[in-house]
Amino acid sequence: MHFMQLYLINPSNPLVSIVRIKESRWNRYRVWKPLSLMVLAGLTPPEWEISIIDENLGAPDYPAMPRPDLVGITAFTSQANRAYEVATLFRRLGVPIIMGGIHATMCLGEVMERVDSVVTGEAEGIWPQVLEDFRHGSLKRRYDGGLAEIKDVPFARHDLLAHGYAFGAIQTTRGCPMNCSFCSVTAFNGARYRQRPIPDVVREFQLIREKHVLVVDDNLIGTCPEHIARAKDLFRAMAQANLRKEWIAQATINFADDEELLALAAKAGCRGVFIGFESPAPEGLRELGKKFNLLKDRDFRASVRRIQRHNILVAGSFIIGLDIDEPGIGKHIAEVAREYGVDNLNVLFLTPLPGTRLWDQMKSEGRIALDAFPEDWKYYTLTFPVARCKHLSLDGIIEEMISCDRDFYSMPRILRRVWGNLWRRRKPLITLVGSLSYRSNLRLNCKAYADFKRQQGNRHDCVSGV
Ligand code: B12
Ligand code: SF4
Repeated sequence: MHFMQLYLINPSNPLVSIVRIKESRWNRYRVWKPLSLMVLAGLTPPEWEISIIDENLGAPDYPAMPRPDLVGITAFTSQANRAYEVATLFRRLGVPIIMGGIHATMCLGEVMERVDSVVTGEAEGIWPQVLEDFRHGSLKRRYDGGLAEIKDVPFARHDLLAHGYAFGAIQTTRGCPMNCSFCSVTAFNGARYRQRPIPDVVREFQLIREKHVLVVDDNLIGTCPEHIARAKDLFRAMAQANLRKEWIAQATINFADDEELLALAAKAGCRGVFIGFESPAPEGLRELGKKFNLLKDRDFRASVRRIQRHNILVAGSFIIGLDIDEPGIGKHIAEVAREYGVDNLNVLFLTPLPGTRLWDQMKSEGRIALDAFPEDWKYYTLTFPVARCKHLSLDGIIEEMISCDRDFYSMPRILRRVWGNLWRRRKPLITLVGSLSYRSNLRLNCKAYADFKRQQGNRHDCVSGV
């Protein structure tokens, strides 16, 4: 058989802190596998020899490498600039480039100008056809995979990218009905919550070499009773298969509402969960369309405790820069996160991502400060303020972010949380590593903010009361 060579590339963005492994060794624990490319490899017929190149582990000298027949490149919006650099480089070498993923789907016109062919949507239903067309010299400029039949999601190629990561990765569901204003998931993966067959998920877990696994689902348990019932069945099957994996996942706060679900999750290996609290204020949740967190009588502190009692750590995520946010919001978020009792806190700047309702709103209000595209996409990491706030200047919002992080990740507070975990016989090491990793990035973040202000500050004048 004549093998064809395929490179699948995950471009890096040097402004994303996780890739700064040299500056902070803790970041080693925060480089995650590019599952999209591993799934794409799983869809690729056997006559292709595949190399997945994750630039987060270091960008190779492409011209010095054997020339492939074809290059496939993925990109979140924040990776688009680098994706175009890589595309230009390979096109100069005469190698055709196909780009897919969320940015290609949301910014089709921009991407089409820079690559040979674009695949929008999910790849399962279309990728074999793309490769077939390529082999026959009839590659089209554009393909659309739409939403895949969930049973067609193949096993990802866990044998590729075998080294250099602390965590393996798997996906068990797609889609989300909640359609929060700032999030791309409903626009990209659809509102229908699609669940992979449980035996497939269990089998795929067995193919993962790492002991620790990131379940990338946006909401592992779903939002209604049928979803929860399926999640319980999945956890039962995982426990029964005795996978010996420890995994972390994302979920909505209703994870805490069902003791049986929590017990089964813990038994199946769940050790941590990311929960988007988003805003400490109900008006903030309304602004973001995060209806789920608005349910009456929700006691967040008690919910977090219930999860932790099952030895599952809780990482809380909040967004800063909402229209309701005023000076003092940074400290307030840190206080509320402490009050809720989360083990880790991740605060991000409200960022209009293309394809979201927030994008449409901010664009129509003329509030997108960094809008020289594609160059500015590199700042769409959610770690830079790219849009103008109502009540906070550029300096103001950055100070709020720094004060929030300094407060939550001060050494005494880290030690108090680690001690609390020890006391409750939970794993203090994970809290410690997570916190130290975050803390070591604070210094790097401050430098990044200073560079950002110097280079982009003048485009970002405060428009109080826009
Ligand atoms: C896991 C994850 C991460 C991991 C990344 C792991 C990795 N390297 O891939 C981590 C935690 C590092 C991360 C970081 C960030 N993430 Co993230 N992340 C996700 C998450 C939850 C799952 C991604 C995933 O693995 N999906 C499973 C795979 C199988 O699906 P897929 O990626 O969509 O790939 C399919 C298709 O898109 C297509 N496809 C993809 N690439 C290609 C390429 C070709 C050639 C073809 C043909 C097809 C194709 O085929 C695949 C199979 O159908 C998504 C949400 C989501 N549902 O996608 C958010 C998401 C992708 N992240 C998002 C964001 C904003 C970020 C950050 C910028 C900010 C942050 N802090 O979260 C950073 C930036 C990182 C960077 N390097 O620049 C946004 C992106 C929006 C956008 N317009 O870019 C998403 C959509 C979440 C959201 N709330 O909107 N993320
Ligand atoms: S933020 Fe979470 S709940 Fe809201 S739409 Fe995105 S994935 Fe769904």
